[in-house]
Amino acid sequence: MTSQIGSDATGSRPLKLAVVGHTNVGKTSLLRTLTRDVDFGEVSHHPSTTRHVEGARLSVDGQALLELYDTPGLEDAIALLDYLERLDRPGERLDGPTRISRFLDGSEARQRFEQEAKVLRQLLASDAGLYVIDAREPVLAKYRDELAVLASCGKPLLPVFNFVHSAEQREPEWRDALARLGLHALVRFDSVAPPIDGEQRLYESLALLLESARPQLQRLVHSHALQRQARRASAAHLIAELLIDCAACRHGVSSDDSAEQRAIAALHEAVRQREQRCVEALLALYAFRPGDAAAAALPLLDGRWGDDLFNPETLKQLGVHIGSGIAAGAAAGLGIDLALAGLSLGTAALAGAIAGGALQTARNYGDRLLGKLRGQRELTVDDNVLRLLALRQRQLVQALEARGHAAMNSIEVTMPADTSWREGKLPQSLQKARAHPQWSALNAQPQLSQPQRQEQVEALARLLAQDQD
Ligand SMILES: Nc1nc2c(ncn2[C@@H]2O[C@H](COP(=O)(O)OP(=O)(O)OP(=O)(O)O)[C@@H](O)[C@H]2O)c(=O)[nH]1
Ligand SMILES: [Mg+2]
Repeated sequence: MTSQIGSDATGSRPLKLAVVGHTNVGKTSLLRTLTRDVDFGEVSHHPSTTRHVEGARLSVDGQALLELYDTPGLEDAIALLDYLERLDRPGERLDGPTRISRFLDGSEARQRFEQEAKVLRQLLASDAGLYVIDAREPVLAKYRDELAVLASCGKPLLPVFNFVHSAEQREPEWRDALARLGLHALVRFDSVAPPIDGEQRLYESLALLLESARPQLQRLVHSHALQRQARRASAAHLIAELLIDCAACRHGVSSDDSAEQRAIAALHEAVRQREQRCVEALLALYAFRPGDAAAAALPLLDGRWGDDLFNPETLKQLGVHIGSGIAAGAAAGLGIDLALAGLSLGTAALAGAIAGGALQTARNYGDRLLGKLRGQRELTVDDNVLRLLALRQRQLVQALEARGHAAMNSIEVTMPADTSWREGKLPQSLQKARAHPQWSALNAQPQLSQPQRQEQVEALARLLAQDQD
């Protein structure tokens, strides 16, 4: 959907927007978030990071709809405004755009004001400008002059308030100053934690300033909404696959003590790795990378969950009551041993089949029943661990949804307020999966494309998607 500008646009001309503003206010960050591209440009807390104009294009179904241009930050607007005001010859009173053009044709635009000239050229070549504001800053003279210079390009400007979540933000002061300059429309958009409807509001505000661009802006909004839905559905699907794999997982183990310990360790590791695969797939789905600072700031360490899945403390932290699984397991006749930390050691597949309410299926377990008769035992993943897996992935998805692609710092993951997954019965799909070892990618000879498995994955995914709303 995004691409760096280079090839020719097809179809009608895309809307061009210049992202302008003082240095270090988050212009490049805004571009990263709007394009969902963590690689766009360079972001740093040092001023003057962006030195050249760089563009990115947003397309829908192959049609370029919007071109966003990142520009260097303005630094010396007071001196530039003084200079511009002296460009009028005696008896002349130039209008803004003519004065800017005269400046751009002159030598100072290539020397002293080279950076500023790049910005003004890009704004003149664009349909409108997004003027990014660090809302924590007082409205200093340099910002007023900067706005006066930008406004004289004669292009619509939409102020975008960044850092609005900060305690020191001075939004009212800025609103007042902008109104005095005739800028009444504005949007709040924190590029690190954009509001869910942030892009929609931004594009709708733009459509008010640029009536003729309304159709393509609406298409963009619509396409974003569809993408968001599709991402959510895919996320739910990935989590459902993980849960089914873990619920259906059964590892045979002999009764010899050391073999049992080895089997437990191996299953722990297999489940951890399976969860990690899901985490990585979710990061990729939301266009974050495990190695990114952005991902490291999740409740993950270097793209991994910091708390071990099989540590009972982790269960407690997420409010999963360890008791419930034990009671359920005991009722189904499973031998549960807490020392196994998150795994259950049952005597037969049959027990799992009963727990899953699928006695029918149990008939298909000729071999497995034989195993039982021979006294073989099986390790399965405890209900509580399934709960924990579901809760953690849901938290991750919520964190990713709320995270801008410019985010670099840590975020807090809040404890889920609802009790779903923490209490009550596990969804039926998981109970069914208990009785179908061939549904688990963690077992030998899995049959993952079985229609019955797909059906349960879909059902579970639908349930998880509802959960996310
Ligand atoms: N907390 C927070 N930090 C932000 C936000 N936007 C940008 N930053 C940080 O502010 C600093 C500057 O961001 P940039 O995107 O490089 O700013 P810029 O306006 O492109 O800067 P120049 O290219 O130097 O003019 C970086 O350290 C960003 O991580 C935001 O919305 N919230
Ligand atoms: Mg920049």
